[in-house]
Amino acid sequence: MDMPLNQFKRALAAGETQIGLFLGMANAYAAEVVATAGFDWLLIDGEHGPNDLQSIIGQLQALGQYPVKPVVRTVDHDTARIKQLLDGGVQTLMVPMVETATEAESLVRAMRYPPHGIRGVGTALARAARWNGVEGYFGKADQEMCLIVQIESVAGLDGLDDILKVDGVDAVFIGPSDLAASMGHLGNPGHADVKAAVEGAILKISAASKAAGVFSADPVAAAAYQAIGASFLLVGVDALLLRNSAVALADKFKKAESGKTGAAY
Ligand code: 3PY
Ligand code: MG
Repeated sequence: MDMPLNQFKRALAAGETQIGLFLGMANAYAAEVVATAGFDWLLIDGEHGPNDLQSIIGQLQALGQYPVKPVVRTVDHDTARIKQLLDGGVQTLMVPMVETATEAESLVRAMRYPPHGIRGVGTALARAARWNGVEGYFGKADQEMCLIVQIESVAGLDGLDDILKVDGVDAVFIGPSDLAASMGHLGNPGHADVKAAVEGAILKISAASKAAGVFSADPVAAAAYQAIGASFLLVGVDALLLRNSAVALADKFKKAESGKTGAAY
């Protein structure tokens, strides 16, 4: 059978805007519900979401039936864990907290087979190779890999120029929450200084002809980041959408019940 093509990598390279959502429910059924919503991409979060390898693969299988493009965020930079994700069929990895070109180079190597990297070989056990079913797998695997590094600290901003020179880094995603914390504004990613730092990074990334991405649930800020060159955005979190809707509905009925506010439906 044919090698699955990385449509997210192709969309980024073509400069096509990609609007996405965090998946933090760690559940294939919930992921499939979101897959029908019309987003361009979905981030299965292995960093803060309560995911493990099995739950991530289950979500990839659910999403595989829809045109939406999956990306997986790793918990850290660990090469062995990255190997398991890649064997499980992840083609686009987002890696948190990258601060130096050396770290970025080591992530590129983790995603490539020898002689270009150090990815271990175990295709008989690997969904990525469809258990040795993909024709010419070794000649095609590396080119379908897409690496997104996250810049989300002052040290990361300092290292950005060098990180942008690393061949194999396809895109850079700014994490405003961690960046805000690192800048002394914990819990305030909308602080003017943080916004200015995010904007400066987006301009730099675009000038280096790499795809720039950012998270913002604030539509005005997201549009502003897009206007200066951010081409892939996360605009919300599935768990938060569920909670906010649940709170609003409960509120409506509970307040109506106690006579505090107007009618429900
Ligand atoms: C952050 O904001 O720190 C993230 O990692 C996601 O946007
Ligand atoms: Mg972060």
